[in-house]
Amino acid sequence: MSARFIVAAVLLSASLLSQASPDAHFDFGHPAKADEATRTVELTLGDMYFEPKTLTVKEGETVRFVLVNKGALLHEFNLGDAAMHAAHQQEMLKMVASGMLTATGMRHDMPGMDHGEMGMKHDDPNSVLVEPGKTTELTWTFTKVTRLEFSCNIPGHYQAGMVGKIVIAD
Ligand SMILES: [Cu+2]
Repeated sequence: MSARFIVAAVLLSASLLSQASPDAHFDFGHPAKADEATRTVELTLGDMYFEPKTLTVKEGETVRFVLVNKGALLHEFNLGDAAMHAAHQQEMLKMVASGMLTATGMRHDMPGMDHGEMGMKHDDPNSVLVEPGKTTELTWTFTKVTRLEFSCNIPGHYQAGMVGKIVIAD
């Protein structure tokens, strides 16, 4: 085995590890602090809809989203493209199967959960969960807006219509 091959293998595994890290890089932007936002957008989450259904942002803009859950079920606000949402829906299915995620909330009393020992932890920087009757915020700086959607990936919700488009302002 050549030294060059070993170096390449080490570099490859390092890059695979960095993809799995919670500090994941998003090509469409990054989380920001609420006081860095230049605009606040209020969004209603219901059973099973978002209102409004389309969001318009400028590239480079930092938007503070105020997410009001007026439904009777737990909902999510997640920024990503369709492939990211599909992958997150698979993770959420496992969370429901394990009992960690219920129809109305996230259980915080399960052993090992805080440490993500089951490989399951809902702490993605591009996503928040909003319990019924609650209001949660997410502030995001959009560096690029390509095929971007906001969605709820709780099993069945995306398919029931909880997805909207993010378009670039002219
Ligand atoms: Cu939902």
